[in-house]
Amino acid sequence: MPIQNICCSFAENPLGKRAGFHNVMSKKVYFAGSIRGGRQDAELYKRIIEYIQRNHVVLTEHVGDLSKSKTEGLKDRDVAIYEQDTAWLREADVVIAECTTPSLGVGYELAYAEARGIPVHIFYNKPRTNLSAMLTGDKYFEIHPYTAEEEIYPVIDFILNQ
Ligand code: 6IA
Repeated sequence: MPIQNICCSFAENPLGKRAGFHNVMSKKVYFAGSIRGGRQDAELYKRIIEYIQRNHVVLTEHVGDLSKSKTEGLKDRDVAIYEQDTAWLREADVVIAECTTPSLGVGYELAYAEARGIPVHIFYNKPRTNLSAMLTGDKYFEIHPYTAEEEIYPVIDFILNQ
């Protein structure tokens, strides 16, 4: 087996953190969640990211970083953020998005992934959110409504083990 199939690449995010070695079955996950759209679900993002990281690589760990405010970063960093995030999207095996808090950036990422044929899974808390018809009406997206957080994790297991 070629060595490149044994370990994944080290991916560095904008906060300087590194993803480590994972086994041959691990996937590169682009986790999308609201930042400037509102940080009220940031703790949930963090828990989901930590769950995925037990066996897989999350390219976008910063989305769940509670120490980062939604306005942090100078505007002139936005070009670098866009370039890095779209590069990670092209590299990702799958996109997992938590869409309970609406976010223009997340919506853009979902369409970007669809245009490149990357599988997209969307979670949202149904009692809290009336998800956009541009997501629920697009048959490309796999939509996973939930009521309680614990419903999310078995679905993630299924997605990442198939
Ligand atoms: O429109 P939004 O800001 O809510 O868009 C959120 C989405 O865009 C997330 O899924 C991210 O992948 C991406 N994104 C938005 N802002 C940043 C960012 N800012 N860094 C990386 N990706 C971003 C600087 C760091 C931040 C944690 C304060």
